[in-house]
Amino acid sequence: MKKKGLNERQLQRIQKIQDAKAARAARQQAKAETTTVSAALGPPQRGLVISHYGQQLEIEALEGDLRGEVVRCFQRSNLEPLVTGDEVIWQAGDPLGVVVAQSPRRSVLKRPNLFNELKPVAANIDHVVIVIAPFPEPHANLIDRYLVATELMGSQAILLLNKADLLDAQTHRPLLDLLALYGSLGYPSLQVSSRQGSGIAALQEQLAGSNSVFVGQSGVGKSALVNALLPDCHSPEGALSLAETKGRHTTTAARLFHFPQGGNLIDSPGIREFGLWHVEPAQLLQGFVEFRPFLSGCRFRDCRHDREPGCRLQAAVSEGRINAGRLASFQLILSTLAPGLPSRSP
Ligand SMILES: Nc1nc2c(ncn2[C@@H]2O[C@H](COP(=O)(O)OP(=O)(O)O)[C@@H](O)[C@H]2O)c(=O)[nH]1
Ligand SMILES: [Mg+2]
Ligand SMILES: [Zn+2]
Repeated sequence: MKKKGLNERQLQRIQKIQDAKAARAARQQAKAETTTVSAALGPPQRGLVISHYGQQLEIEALEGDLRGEVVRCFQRSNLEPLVTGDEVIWQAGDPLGVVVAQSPRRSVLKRPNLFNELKPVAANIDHVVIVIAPFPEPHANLIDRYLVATELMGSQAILLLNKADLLDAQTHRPLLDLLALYGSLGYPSLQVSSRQGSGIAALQEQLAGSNSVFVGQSGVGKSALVNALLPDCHSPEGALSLAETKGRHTTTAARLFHFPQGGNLIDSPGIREFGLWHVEPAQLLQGFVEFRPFLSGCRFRDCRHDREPGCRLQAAVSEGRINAGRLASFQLILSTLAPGLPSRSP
């Protein structure tokens, strides 16, 4: 991008100054790292980011003598900011270890910071568990927003109907129909009661071996579920417990907890209420999985899939291949997407 009013020569000079500054900063950083870290660094080994506090990371050793323990580390400055759930290569040191490499992410959850910049808050989330309940009554549109967000971050959604003890097949027919609709789109669902304990074993089985987050509107029982799944708050050994972190830090950084039956929970108040941020209309369409086969079939390239003639999505609704409620839900979300601003709910 060319700056206005500057000629090629001036631009080159600015670039040169900036390069020199960057090189100096890198040299200083490297020097700081070699002086902070004692000469004796441990061997490179695999680790998992449990949480972070400012510049410091809590890394759980995944192998070696320290396996299962949590070690404070800082990260090499050439790495992008690491977040909870990141898999890394680190080396033990005194007093702090050093994270020297980051493994490629399978998925990443982002949300806007105070400056409205979209920043990663957790990585490698395999399952987004969307919690709903007979009460408070779920709204299909809210579920769709979570589903779109889940698709776009590269994770798999699971619909979890909690408070199954309140479920009445007659009264809650629409809710069960909704779950059947999502099932037909490929989204699995489970029914549990965190109060009675029913379905919890099946849920544990489903979550074993993967990283999950729980999301959903207030009052559906997320806290109750997390308590049922983490009876005594299974933070890895050495990591600060949730209570401790609350006392000591005001940070809202996400934390990783191990389920006793296997698998991990990544949690923070911010994650539980994560939303659909900064989505372009084209991305939104991709987030409705069953629309994908029809997306190139509209007569007009800029079709809004509303009342345009030759709209392939509308035709698919008439043919019974797309649920009318889902297309309406897409339209509703589209209408709330203010460009450049995070959309409000969930
Ligand atoms: N009947 C019933 N109530 C539940 C169940 N799980 C949670 N609740 C109740 O639902 C309310 C909200 O639960 P909470 O865990 O705070 O929901 P959160 O806002 O999603 O974290 C509380 O009064 C819980 O006791 C359940 O399985 N059955
Ligand atoms: Mg709660
Ligand atoms: Zn169309």
